[in-house]
Amino acid sequence: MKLNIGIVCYPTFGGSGVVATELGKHLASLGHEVHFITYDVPSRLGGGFVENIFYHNVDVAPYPLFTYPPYSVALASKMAEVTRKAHLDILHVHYAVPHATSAFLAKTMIQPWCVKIVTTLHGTDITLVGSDPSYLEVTRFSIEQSDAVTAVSSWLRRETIRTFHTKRPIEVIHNSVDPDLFRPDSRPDLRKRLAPEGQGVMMHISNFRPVKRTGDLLDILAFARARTETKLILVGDGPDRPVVEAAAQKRHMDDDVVFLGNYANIEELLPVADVLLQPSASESFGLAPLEALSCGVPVVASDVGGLPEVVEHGECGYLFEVGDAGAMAEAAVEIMTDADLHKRLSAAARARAVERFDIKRIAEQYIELYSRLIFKV
Ligand code: GMT
Repeated sequence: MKLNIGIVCYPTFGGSGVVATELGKHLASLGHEVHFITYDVPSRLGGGFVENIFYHNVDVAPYPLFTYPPYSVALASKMAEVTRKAHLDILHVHYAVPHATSAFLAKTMIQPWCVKIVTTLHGTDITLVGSDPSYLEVTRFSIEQSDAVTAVSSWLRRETIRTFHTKRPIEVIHNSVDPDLFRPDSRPDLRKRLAPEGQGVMMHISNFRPVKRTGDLLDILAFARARTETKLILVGDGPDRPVVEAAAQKRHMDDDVVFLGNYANIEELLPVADVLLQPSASESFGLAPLEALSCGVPVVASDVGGLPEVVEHGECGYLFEVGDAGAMAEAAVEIMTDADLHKRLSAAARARAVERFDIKRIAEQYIELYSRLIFKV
């Protein structure tokens, strides 16, 4: 049966927006009508007409009185309007703050019209933002008012219960990847451009926030360079990028570090890497590591949060204590220099992504959840 689904997310390069957009695209390809409600076109949506996909812009009217324009209110108004006009069955909000709150407001406003709210928790909406005293009460309330709540890992589910002391059932639905898009196609042309002397390639993709510990990447590179010729490719942008850039210059590493900034087609870049580095202090899931696995790229990461649910230590990568740059470097060097090891990890990585996290399987879990809410089965 065809469903009308509203999707609310941050339209930026962050993982929650990417997950929401890829899910929406997949649901649309299955024949459901998908309405994105955001303040900008989501980065992975791209331009142009796509069958069954609609985009609704949230305008926040400025006024001299507003030091802080009330985005949550404008979003609630737009959600109510789209729900009525497009006959939405489901409002699926990704990232609790403030989306779950706006959803509650929209749902209350349009009564007796009925729409079901699904809130997907992504990580920092619980661990950093939602747990801040200024947001905690309203985040707990909004989560409890949702018709269904999902978390992207078992770790995040536990963390949510610990933080909010909520008795609300929370289902775990892992993040997903499209294995037909993220695949181990080698791009010799691109690889040659990024590592022209045949160097090993370590890659990192993130929003360069302090939680990503991007400073550790240079320590890993310093260790690795002492053992083998290595290039470090850094993808993404954020507050710590200039800090890492300055540090790379100071440590005379700028020749070996390539900053690519935000990059739309990550799927063509990832297969170029020998190893993906994720030295985060916390990570509820790790979408970039999953996309790397799908491309057959082993992952070296911190043993924190939901990362062990994504990367199986010793099978498709290695996990170490947060901040252990030496151990991470050693593992990365092994992967870059031992062809047999690389081949074994790479095959296991691809198999894990396909068998456990294929978007076709994960989308089915969401559709089953939507149907349960709508038809009360
Ligand atoms: O990591 C970020 O700062 C971005 C954040 C987001 O909301 O976009 O990422 C979170 O959600 C991703 C998608 O579910 C997860 O893969 C990331 O692990 C999670 N980040 C953290 O928990 C730090």
